[in-house]
Amino acid sequence: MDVSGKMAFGVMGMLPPTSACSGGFQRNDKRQNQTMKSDTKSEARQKSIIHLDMDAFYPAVEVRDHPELKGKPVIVGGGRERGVVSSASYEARKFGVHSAQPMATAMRLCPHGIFLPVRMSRYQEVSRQVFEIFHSFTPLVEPLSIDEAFLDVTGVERLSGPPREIALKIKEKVLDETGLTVSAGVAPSKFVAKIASDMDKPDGLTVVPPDRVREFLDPLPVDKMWGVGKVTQQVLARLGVRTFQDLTQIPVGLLERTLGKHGAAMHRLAMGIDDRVVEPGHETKSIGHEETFARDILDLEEARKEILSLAGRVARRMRREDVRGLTVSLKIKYADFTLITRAVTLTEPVDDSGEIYATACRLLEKTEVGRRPVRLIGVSLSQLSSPDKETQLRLFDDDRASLKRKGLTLALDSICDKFGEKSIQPATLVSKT
Ligand code: TTP
Ligand code: MG
Ligand code: MG
Repeated sequence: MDVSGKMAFGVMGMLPPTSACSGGFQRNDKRQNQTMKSDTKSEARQKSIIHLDMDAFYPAVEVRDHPELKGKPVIVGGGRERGVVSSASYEARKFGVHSAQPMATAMRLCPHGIFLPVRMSRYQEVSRQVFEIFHSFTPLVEPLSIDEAFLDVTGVERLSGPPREIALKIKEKVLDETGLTVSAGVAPSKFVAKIASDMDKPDGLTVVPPDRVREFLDPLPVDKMWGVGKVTQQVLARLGVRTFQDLTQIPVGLLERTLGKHGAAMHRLAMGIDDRVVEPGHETKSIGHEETFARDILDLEEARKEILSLAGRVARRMRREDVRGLTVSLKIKYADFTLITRAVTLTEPVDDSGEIYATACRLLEKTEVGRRPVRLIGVSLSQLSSPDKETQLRLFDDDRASLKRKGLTLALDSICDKFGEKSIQPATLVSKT
């Protein structure tokens, strides 16, 4: 970012006279020790939000468990044939390797890379450890995925110091206790904190004081607005919108006409207006359904059918309560009353019956169902959170297919509510007789 360029845009607010870091925002002192501007009294009434996101989470856990891999291009993902990259270490990213890329491509780009399978339960374990650390600073922790969360530290400043200090302490504690680095963004809103945490990865810390939010946002390209998809970006490009500042200068009416009601929301966010509160995850709460069968289930296919029905019921309840869950659990009681549960924590919270069903089926493979008679099956979701976060923003992503699907799902829900469970069922549940 070019400071003089920003001044030419007419941004108010004082920049430090000389600053080694781009834009003059308070960054981690990993590169250079700088004098940081302390928060002023007038900011005391503002919210202080910290967004934390672990750096190259899966590969970082692998490196921590296998120290000989330190500094190497480590790539975690599926198999060579049809798998995709879950995540790559920063060393591997230099070769162009990134999440969601086909494994085969990653192998071509980085033939000397160290390719490792996903060890989900290990990452969940470390994730729990990290979230415990977050919780030791404030109860207001909103999980966003397996490796990231918002923390509202407004109330704890008197106890723990200014937000920047709290963020530093969290980073230190995470490093001490897990050996991993986490990047942090500190800002008066979720929107800005999330963007800030990504500015200086890995091991970053970017602080955006309340009086410098516009100055921080203005020069950023609009694709930093999380959740903005390709279609929206194309629309914005046609309107000549490249940066957040460009976006603020487009009349709201025009944005609404071209992007629907989300146009206005985007306009507000670009201006740095975001009142959303940090909603702590209800980790203890879960939503689930279970079924005890009149006769034991012997067949794997039959078990899957039951799971499909349970997943549908769970999903409907989740949507009715407007929550989504990060952890999917499958409970099995065998005919001899042995009870087992298998659980997986996903990278993104879900409320979609298809995803819940698919996840529970993967868990089913870790049981003896099909080989041992079963008297009860249960499906539940925990680590619940309200979707008023990434997803809501993702809505103006105009991922049309997903919006359509969502609309359809809600319509089906209301029919089920009106006419009962059996009125609409996935095709495999409809009896052929
Ligand atoms: P991210 O936080 O998006 O990525 P990261 O932690 O690997 O790297 P960084 O934050 O430093 O950019 O996702 C967290 C984990 O979620 C990631 O380590 C692996 C998993 N994940 C997938 O399995 N598939 C994906 O497409 C993405 C984006 C992440
Ligand atoms: Mg991460
Ligand atoms: Mg993340």
